[in-house]
Amino acid sequence: MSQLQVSAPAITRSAVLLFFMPFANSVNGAGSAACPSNRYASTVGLALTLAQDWPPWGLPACPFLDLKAMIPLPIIIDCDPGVDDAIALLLALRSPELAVQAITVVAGNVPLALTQRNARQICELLGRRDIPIYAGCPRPLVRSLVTAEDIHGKTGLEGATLPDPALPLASGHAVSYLVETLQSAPAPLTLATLGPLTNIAVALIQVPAIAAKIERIVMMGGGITQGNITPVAEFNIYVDPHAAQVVFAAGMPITFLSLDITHQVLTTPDRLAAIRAVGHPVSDFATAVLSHYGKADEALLGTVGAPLHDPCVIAYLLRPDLFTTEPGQVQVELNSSLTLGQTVVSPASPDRLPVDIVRSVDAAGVYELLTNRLGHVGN
Ligand SMILES: [Ca+2]
Repeated sequence: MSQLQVSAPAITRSAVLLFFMPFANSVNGAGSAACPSNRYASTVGLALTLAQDWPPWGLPACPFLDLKAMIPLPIIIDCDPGVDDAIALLLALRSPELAVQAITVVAGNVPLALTQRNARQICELLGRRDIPIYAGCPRPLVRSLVTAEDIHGKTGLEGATLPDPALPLASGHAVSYLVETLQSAPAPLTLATLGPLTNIAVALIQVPAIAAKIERIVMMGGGITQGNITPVAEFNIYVDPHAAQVVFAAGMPITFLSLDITHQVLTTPDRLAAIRAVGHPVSDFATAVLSHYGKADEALLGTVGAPLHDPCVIAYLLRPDLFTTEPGQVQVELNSSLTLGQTVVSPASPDRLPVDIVRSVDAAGVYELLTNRLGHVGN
């Protein structure tokens, strides 16, 4: 059973998460790069997972203690920060239900030199120096890099004035990390992808067998009825459509979170006011960047507030009940100059593993979750 599909009595889950919180997400109190918190959580998590499956002759499941549901979900976040990536990282790293193993960074919203710097700044803001950050591909597989400074500002985090990060990049390439980690993982891992899919595609090209070690990719990308960088193409897929096609063809479980969903999750004035009112250094950062974010999108869409794309992926991992999905399939247009990068969504086919197409979102629920997590969690 997928870790996303299990459930447990909320009170039991909360009790166990309180136990894990200091180890899995020591917000604003984390130590050095040598801090073994993630390894500890992973080891304990694996032990509990194995315990849940033991003994193999199958005792009746205990209805009051679903250990798998109470273990922080180990995830790798691949991203191109970017304002909405930054908010997604804040949400993930302040949520004890998730054990972020690493952040892998790719070129996208801004060039790689800035996306990796922004990721390090965000981890420093949160005191999460225990999370390794790997720099990945500086450009797409085939095309030249397209960036989005009109949405995110010249640095990718317009509105924020964070200090130069002292936190170094982890040594090694993001693709090498993905390949080696997935190959050696004792159980499949979940990937949250928030940017162009170049790193993931290159890893899959290098070692196709790692697809079997990916529990699921929860992806922000694509559109069903609309685009944002062209009339039909969404930015992440348009930047590297060939990488996206590699990922969709690899045969892994994928959750497809498109513009049709994220365009409902708008940074309206009342939602920004609620975040501002939290009054915490992390929420102050979020307020600063979100106040500058997405003006071009607002003008394009004619909306009050800009779409907050990437945090929807993390919200889905935390609260899948805020979303509905249905099975389908996704193909990426690679040849037309007019519709390059369009994601064509069609009904599920019996000869292909279906993609879980997200069809609806409780936007108020997403902002309530985000606002709560930006506040005084664990400190
Ligand atoms: Ca992104």
